[in-house]
Amino acid sequence: MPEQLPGRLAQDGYLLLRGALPAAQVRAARLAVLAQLASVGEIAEPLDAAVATGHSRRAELHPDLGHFWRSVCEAPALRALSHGPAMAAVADAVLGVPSEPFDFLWLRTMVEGRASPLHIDHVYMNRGTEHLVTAWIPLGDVPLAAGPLVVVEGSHRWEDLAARYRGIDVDRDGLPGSFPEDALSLARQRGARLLTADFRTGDLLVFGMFTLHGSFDNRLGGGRVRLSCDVRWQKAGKPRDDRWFGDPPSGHGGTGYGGMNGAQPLGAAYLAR
Ligand SMILES: O=C(O)CCC(=O)C(=O)O
Repeated sequence: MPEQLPGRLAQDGYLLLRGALPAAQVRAARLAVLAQLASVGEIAEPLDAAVATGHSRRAELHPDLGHFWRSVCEAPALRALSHGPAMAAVADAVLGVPSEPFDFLWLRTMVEGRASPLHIDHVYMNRGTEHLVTAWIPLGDVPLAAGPLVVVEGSHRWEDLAARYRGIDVDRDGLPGSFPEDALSLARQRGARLLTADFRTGDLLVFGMFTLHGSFDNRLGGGRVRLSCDVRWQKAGKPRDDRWFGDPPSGHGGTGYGGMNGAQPLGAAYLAR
């Protein structure tokens, strides 16, 4: 029931919405990303298997790595999903009013062994309204072995966390946004559970700015890459964090898309792990 979503989000800190996005659109977005990575020699045929070659011609073919990464993140098939009507309908329902997306999109190409450290999103995007959510969109099936997103249960209600981080801005304050603790020891220390799922094509995870999260590491094997994107939606007409809007958005310290891990050649990341 769409009208129950704001209450459920406030209660649980996250919403796992199975099959919320059209599977065909997710597949089209996945293939568009993989085709661009294959064009620089980073992904082998058949594309859909998402196997890294361990090599890259990205820097040679596209010396402006930020420009290349922007073109991948702005691929029409990806935007049709992340910024399209199905996603908008979910965001409107979750926020309870008409919503609008950030222009900036965080595309994740997680090679074998890679994970995202624990963090809250507030410290990265708090210069505009507080009324915003993150939508984490798996680009295809993301089973447990692929290292899906992990939420620390109940962390959105941890008052000490909010007191410590509210108003902190990673760019202005020069602090690392991520937590040094690994997810397991933190969860044990706090007596909290780590929540994740076997994500299927079309599933969607939505969460708030104070929900502690990260991802498990990619253990798919065979060089397979985990693909997902995250995009933020906020109440329409509210103040914006100017880093994430614009053509192109300026991003952290004006680095735009070039500041993302994903902007670095996949082959290099794969070999360096
Ligand atoms: O996909 C990931 O590994 C991390 C995503 C994330 O941190 C987010 O959606 O805020």
